[in-house]
Amino acid sequence: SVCKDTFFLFIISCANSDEPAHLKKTVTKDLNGHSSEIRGLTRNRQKNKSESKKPYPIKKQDQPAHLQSHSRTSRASQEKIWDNHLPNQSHVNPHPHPHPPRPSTPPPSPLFSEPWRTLPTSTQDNLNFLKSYQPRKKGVKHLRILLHGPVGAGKSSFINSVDSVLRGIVTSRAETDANTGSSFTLKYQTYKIQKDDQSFYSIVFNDIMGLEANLNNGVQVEDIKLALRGHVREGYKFKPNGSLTKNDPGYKSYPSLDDKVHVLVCVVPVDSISLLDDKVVQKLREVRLAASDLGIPQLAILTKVDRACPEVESNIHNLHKSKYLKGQVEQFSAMLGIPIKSIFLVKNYESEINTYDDINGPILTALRQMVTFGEDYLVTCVHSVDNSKLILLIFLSFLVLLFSYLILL
Ligand SMILES: Nc1nc2c(ncn2[C@@H]2O[C@H](COP(=O)(O)OP(=O)(O)OP(=O)(O)O)[C@@H](O)[C@H]2O)c(=O)[nH]1
Ligand SMILES: [Mg+2]
Repeated sequence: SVCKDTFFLFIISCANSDEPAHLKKTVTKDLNGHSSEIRGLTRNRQKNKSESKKPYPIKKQDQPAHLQSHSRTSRASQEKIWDNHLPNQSHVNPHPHPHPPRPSTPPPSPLFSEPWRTLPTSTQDNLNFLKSYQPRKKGVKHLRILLHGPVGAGKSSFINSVDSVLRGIVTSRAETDANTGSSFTLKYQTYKIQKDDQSFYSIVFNDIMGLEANLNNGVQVEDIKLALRGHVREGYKFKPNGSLTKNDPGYKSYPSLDDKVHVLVCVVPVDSISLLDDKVVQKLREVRLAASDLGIPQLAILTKVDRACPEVESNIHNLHKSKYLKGQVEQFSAMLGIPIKSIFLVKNYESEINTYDDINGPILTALRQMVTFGEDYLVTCVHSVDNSKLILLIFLSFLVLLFSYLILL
């Protein structure tokens, strides 16, 4: 029996002499117990498993010579290099599973199917409203609208656009400049708009120097705050490196309600909202806070819609259908805290030589809203005016009493 077993072992060993070591081990262990064989197969299976992760298990000697020589190249990079040398899989597999071609989905439309804001179809109603507008507050002749914003935003262009819409001819009274390196408007200037040969509209605009990121460039925030309270005289030339002081001839010490600003409008080009410098945004916020403290209503005009959106450039009717422009309105609202209902998209007159109803519509809608907000403000600021008059009256009475007393002495 011992001889028979030894002979069997000898035959098995000879039969496996050409096999790899790990298989030999398996067979030898087979004679010692079943579990040994399983352990060997498991190791074998594990090896196959790790190899099966790669599409093509490559032995080093099978690799091209130039790859074998890269002994110091990391394993990952070697695999990457080798992957580039793998045969074309479609060539290897003669029967690839054919994938049905995916139907190409058209890109989403840049326009909403319906406008998110509807404007009146006729501009006549707005024109009539503006023509007949008169401030109800006694002693106030004009509603004063101050425009502020970054350099080259289109502030002066907006004044020209309003002038053009209301007069029906393209005008260019407020000088504008295409080269917007630094502010083109340097003086504080009031623009009245002619209604007919004898009269003017009861709305005036104040143009101001543009805001810049640099502390010593552009209009000073303090100057805008002074303008809000009516302390800046007509024609005052802004000094970028210093704000207006009480001793300056451009400073108006006792402004009337007529001199004060009744509506503040922030003008920003819609195509550069996300590019606005943080410092400019900070200045815009400061001005907004100062106006809020004074109770002055605020609106915003987003200009250059034609430059920002090709669909609007080709057809201004798409103004409130453009998804991009609506997104910019929302972004601007979040940036400054101005509600969306107070932000208006506008295309200024800049290259046109005639006026068009399509361009007039958004300008008139924004202007009517400015007048409505401003009129509400004038009604509510009655008390502050009465108080200032009362103080003046008390002071004059005191002077008269003092004078009479001195005469009696
Ligand atoms: N395409 C287009 N261009 C505009 C629009 N509004 C203004 N512009 C142009 O933008 C440039 C600057 O406009 P201005 O009105 O001078 O800007 P501003 O805010 O007064 O600038 P500063 O006085 O320098 O602070 C001019 O060349 C205008 O023609 C608009 O709605 N569309
Ligand atoms: Mg200007």
